[in-house]
Amino acid sequence: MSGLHNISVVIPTINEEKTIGEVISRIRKVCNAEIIVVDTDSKDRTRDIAAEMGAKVINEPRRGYGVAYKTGFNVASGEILVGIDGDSTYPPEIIAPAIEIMDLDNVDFISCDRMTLRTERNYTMLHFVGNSVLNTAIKLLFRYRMIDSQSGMWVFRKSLYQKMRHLSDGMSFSQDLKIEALKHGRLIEIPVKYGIRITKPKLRTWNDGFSNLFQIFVKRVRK
Ligand SMILES: Nc1nc2c(ncn2[C@@H]2O[C@H](COP(=O)(O)OP(=O)(O)OP(=O)(O)O)[C@@H](O)[C@H]2O)c(=O)[nH]1
Ligand SMILES: [Mg+2]
Repeated sequence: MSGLHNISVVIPTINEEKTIGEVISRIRKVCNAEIIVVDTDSKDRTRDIAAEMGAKVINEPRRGYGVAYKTGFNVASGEILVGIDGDSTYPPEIIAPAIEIMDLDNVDFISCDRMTLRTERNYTMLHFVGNSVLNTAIKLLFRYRMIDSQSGMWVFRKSLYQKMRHLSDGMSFSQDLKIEALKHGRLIEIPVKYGIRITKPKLRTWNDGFSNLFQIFVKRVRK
């Protein structure tokens, strides 16, 4: 159990009733954290399950992955912030070791890399190629070699988050967060075992892929 820090875990959700309970209980087993579920218009029992399990539930009517995270991080009380999907594909068990690495090695931001340990089952070739294109764009424009620029699980210091600017409201929030982390602090990636999504994704592979590529250029120009 990681007990030395105040930790806030933010989970954005839309219709994740099948998995949100498992995500929350896995978090509870490994750390004593404030858990904030930011929900947008779920038509299922996502909010009820999260509240029954003691999470703070915020109703965010505005659609957008980035909107949900900004709402959650803005009310989070922890000095360590964690972002994780509600679909139980990322391992909460990595939170405590990640914080130890941050403290030992003076790191401000840990991003969980799904690429190193990927298999054909948990990460499709299409997503792999798309992710590689986006990683290459970041390498060319920001001179940093990222293994998984699209990862949706991070553990980082709130003090770093407070320095970040121009974070997107949509799916490109995730890459923006890492680019801002590189600008203002020390980021490393650690490999994690990614699970298989058993429910419907919200990510629209082609639309969000092209939009994220465009947003990397926008971010470079705004720098
Ligand atoms: N509140 C809120 N949550 C969202 C929104 N879009 C996505 N989410 C949640 O954000 C998390 C990430 O979305 P996913 O659909 O899992 O996207 P992804 O992980 O890139 O795609 P997969 O790898 O296919 O799962 C999930 O918990 C979603 O329910 C949104 O507009 N608002
Ligand atoms: Mg997901």
